[in-house]
Amino acid sequence: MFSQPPDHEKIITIERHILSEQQSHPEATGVLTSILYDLALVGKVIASQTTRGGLAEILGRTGNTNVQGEQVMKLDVLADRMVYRLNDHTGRLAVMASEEQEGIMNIPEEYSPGKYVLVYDPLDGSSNIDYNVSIGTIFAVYRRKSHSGPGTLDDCLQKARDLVVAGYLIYGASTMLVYTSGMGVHGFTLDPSVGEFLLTHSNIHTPQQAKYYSVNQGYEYYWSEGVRRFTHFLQGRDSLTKGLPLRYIGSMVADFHRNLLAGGIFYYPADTKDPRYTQGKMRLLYEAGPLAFIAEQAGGYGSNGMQSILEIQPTSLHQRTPLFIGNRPLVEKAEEFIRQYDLVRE
Ligand code: AFP
Repeated sequence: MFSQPPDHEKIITIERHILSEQQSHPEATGVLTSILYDLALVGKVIASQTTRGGLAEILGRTGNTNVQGEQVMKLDVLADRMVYRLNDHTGRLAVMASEEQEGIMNIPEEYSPGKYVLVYDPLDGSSNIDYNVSIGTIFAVYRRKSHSGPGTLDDCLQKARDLVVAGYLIYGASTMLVYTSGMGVHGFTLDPSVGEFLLTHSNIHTPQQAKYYSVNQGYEYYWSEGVRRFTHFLQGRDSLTKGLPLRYIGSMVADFHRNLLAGGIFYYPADTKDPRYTQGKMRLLYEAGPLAFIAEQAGGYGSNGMQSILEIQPTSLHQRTPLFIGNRPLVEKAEEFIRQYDLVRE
């Protein structure tokens, strides 16, 4: 007689997983589920381009700079357009915002606007493209706040605490999609031979014991006293703790992903090196917010050094923030050092 395979032998595609999550929300209409499928498709399309990254027609800079004043690579432009074009006509989104675009991105008039909002960083870590280092796409979905018509800037400027879905795609040795809809963090690996994302990392919990710290130590000279002392603490220089090994890729998605699985902290503090980064380098809306939402779902924490990233109300699309993210006790330790050494007492 035929017997059902045990749970650990089940092959769970992303479609099957999302549908089973949807079933635990009887009120769900399936729209959010479809947005996730759309984003999985985005991942497959961008991955198909990044794996061809060494090819001449893809590589090379466009010669333009993005709204942050940074050099834009060809693949950024491609990924940016791809995310928009795969989502502009579905009737599921009211508006989008991308790290690569100055203003909000409206849905073309011929399509009806939907009830969700998508904000994204199409290709994080793009300065690494030339060197075949892992890069990623970060995405986040909110419910629209406006009631009808085209989505607005206010629809995009929401606290990360109100996110409905956050996730990222990482294009590395393999392509992975990691997401949370507030019911745990789940990771899927793309099987390129069949073109499917399969569940490989169910219900990710970041290990309690940190294994790494990740920061661009080259900028230490430009940090505040609190951040410097916190780093010395991580290195075990106070002799109370054993030092942690440093791992820094310079692609936040890749650094975050490693620390999520291995345990650790990533930080990019404010610095005095670059006038643009006195408020930190990371973008609240496209990078810090979504990753902080994921971190919290995995038992970690994201902070700007003073408060939870999830509670910060964005006031502009490209707002930057200092970021400390990963194991909760370490992030709280960073807050402690900052409180002690950096905050001006009244
Ligand atoms: P790019 O997309 O311009 O490469 O920036 C990536 C990023 O925002 C983040 O992914 C990295 O962690 C960080 O910058 C690296 O910045 P540094 O090169 O200053 O360390």
